[in-house]
Amino acid sequence: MPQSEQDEPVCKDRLYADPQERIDSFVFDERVAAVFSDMISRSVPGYATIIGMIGLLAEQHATPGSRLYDLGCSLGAATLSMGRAIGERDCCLVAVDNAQAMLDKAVRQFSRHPLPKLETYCADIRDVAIQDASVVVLNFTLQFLPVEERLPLLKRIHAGMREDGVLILSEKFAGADEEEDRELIRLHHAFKRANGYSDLEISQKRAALEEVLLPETLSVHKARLREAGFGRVDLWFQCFNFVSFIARP
Ligand code: GEK
Repeated sequence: MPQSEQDEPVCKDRLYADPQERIDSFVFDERVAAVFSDMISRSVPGYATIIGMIGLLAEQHATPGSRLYDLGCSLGAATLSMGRAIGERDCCLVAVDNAQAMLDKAVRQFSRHPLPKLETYCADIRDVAIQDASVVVLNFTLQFLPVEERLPLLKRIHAGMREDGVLILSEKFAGADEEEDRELIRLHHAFKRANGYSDLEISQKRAALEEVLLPETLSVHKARLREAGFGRVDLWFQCFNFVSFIARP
């Protein structure tokens, strides 16, 4: 994003630029929605690549009559990428986010782009029925669920997928040991600094996310995907402590 000159202007993320007396837990409210495109592209290494490849993967796997889910869609970048990639194919895109401010902005974006059938829901992804899915996207969303709620969701996704479907799961992950974790975080912070964030912004944002974004190790992710029923799990993207898996039933 932006996808075209019709899109809303991208505002610069300065949410943590000034010193804050108390750091509240991170929430996806209007202030975040206003700067989200800038925030995620300057914070997640490879974000634009992942969004582009989600389109490519959708193009390969979206079968006629199936449903493509974007769970935790934020401003709808993955939905738009999939929509563009599948063109006129007879599929239904389903975009879900439980933050009204984020979904409102996503819906405004969708209205500016020609998309196939589209359903949008302001809902918790734990409550959304998954049916006849050829593609399910969890692009940096699972990490916000309480750890014990991740397996039940993945099991439901698996149960609702077509045999030849794919789950694309992108996550920030924790290093396998303290040393790896420290080094990955150091590199990630260097990435953020190179994108114009100050040390203060980095440390205040980190504090705000502390109890909200709960990263796990790669081996925990892989084992849980298998336990949920996925027979094949492949890591297709990694940059520092950010990865994306393709999981197949
Ligand atoms: C992208 N996928 O641009 N139910 C529904 N939505 C949720 C839930 C939940 N339980 N928990 C969190 N969210 C997007 C980026 S951002 C990632 C995803 C980030 C939503 C939350 O409101 C937010 O919009 C999104 O998941 C996470 O491709 O900010 O690091």
